[in-house]
Amino acid sequence: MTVITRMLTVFFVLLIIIATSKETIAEVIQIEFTQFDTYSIEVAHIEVGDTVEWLPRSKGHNVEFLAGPDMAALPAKSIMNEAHSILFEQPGVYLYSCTPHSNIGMLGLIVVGRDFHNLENINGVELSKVGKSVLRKLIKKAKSG
Ligand SMILES: [Cu+2]
Repeated sequence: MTVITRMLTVFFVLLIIIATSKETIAEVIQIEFTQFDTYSIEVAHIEVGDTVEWLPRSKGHNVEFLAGPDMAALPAKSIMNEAHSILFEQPGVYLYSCTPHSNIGMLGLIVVGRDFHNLENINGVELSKVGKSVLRKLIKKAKSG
């Protein structure tokens, strides 16, 4: 091999490594509890392997999962006023709420991998009238985004 072909080979190998690694870098999406009893991002579209971090910028809130693709193993419920972090490995729609503010519609949706296969579970969750109306709005937003 000449020096030039060797250099070209190294160049292309590096190019392939860079091109493929870019897709596998997992992201961390940060969502804040706000003073208005909402989550700063109500509908989050993420990819498999991404992490969502909830930050207690405002007091009196938490994160409690109500539905997800695996109803038998929903992500952990968080402690009030504490940061919380979950890595999402299963595609599908996840619905969570703030335990004390679920009834006034403090809800959030996470869509992993643009996968809506379990939307029926989400629609079947029992919520207050306000909660149901907020959920309808969030699902509409999720589907359009
Ligand atoms: Cu709350």
